[in-house]
Amino acid sequence: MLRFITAGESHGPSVQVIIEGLPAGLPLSAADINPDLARRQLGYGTGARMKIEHDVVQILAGVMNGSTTGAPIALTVENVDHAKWKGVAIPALTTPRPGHADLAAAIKYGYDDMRYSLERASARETAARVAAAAVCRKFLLQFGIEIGSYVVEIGAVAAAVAHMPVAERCRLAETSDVRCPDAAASERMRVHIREVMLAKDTLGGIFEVAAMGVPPGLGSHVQWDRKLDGRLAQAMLSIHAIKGVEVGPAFENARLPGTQVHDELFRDGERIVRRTNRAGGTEGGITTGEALLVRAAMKPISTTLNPLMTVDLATGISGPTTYERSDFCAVPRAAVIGEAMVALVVAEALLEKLGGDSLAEMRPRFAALRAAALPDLAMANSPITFWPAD
Ligand code: EPS
Repeated sequence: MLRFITAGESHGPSVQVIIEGLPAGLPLSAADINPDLARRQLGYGTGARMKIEHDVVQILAGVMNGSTTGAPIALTVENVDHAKWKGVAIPALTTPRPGHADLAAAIKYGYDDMRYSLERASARETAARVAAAAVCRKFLLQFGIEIGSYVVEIGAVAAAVAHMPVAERCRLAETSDVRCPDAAASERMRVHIREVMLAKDTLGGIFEVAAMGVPPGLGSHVQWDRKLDGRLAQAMLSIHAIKGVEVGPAFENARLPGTQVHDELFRDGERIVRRTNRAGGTEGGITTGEALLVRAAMKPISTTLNPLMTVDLATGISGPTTYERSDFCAVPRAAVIGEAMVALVVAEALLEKLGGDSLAEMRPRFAALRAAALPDLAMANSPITFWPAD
């Protein structure tokens, strides 16, 4: 229903994305997309490339007279660095970096130089995802759905955020160059990143993405590939270097008995409410109406200044990896990319729920969605014949 596909190499002319399935009638301009592209470029620990690129989008299709038409939307973001690479003879890359796509892709595609996979495996591609997701965010905002993120761990440094409401965590993260809402932890994270940079190494970490204002009823328990938590996990794991995903505090929940984990239900007037959200916003693969909370673990970047052992595939000789300019810690930027993936998944699920080809068609359908409230949940309250007798 909603699909998007990216193209582009890290040092090619541009990265591009086509997104199809969004309704007609959504006001859209580059000004809706560029702020998210800029947020993706911030973050202490980034390499020199981010000083070169100042990402701005060009809308090439799907928008006329300031609004979407329902046609595929084509977006492109130029690679400024391309000008320096164009026509240049680039040294052979024959030493695969442990942890990178280099060796796996060379085996798979039969490459005779690992530049081919480096270019497409690069996280530069995520500029295209963030651009596509900014359009989805504009769509979601029409229905009051907002998405934010914050970093909770970088390397060995952890933040204390449990006492803060989720919206506050997201707001404070915008003021920190490591996207961490805990000011004291932010400082320790910066020091830790600096130490690791001086030690010519790299750092990973953990971030959380929150989608607020999501209505209950997105996703479904009836089939494995319709469960929203499963779809979120796939989307998050598709981000470069993301190796683990939790919905809510899933691993912490696994260490506790059930009575301390499950979010109890209470009555507030006609509404059914929860006082906690340890489920992270889904039950049975369906949104509950609580904030969707997705945590992701990012491994340290695999391009390290301090070399790792590898084998030169041209000579067969064991030796150190060669260094190619890279980031030292990309966790703060990855959180913004995580927001993008959550936006794409939630937008798709909302489109499935509402149907319709224009925003005007969708608005009344959204207003008519069932809520967690007694009048919307009329029970037959009589025995059912579970399986008819033959
Ligand atoms: C990346 C390496 C670096 C990053 C790049 C991802 O680029 P370069 O090799 O040109 O120094 O800066 O990320 C981006 C360009 C970006 O926009 O996020 C890699 O190898 O994945």
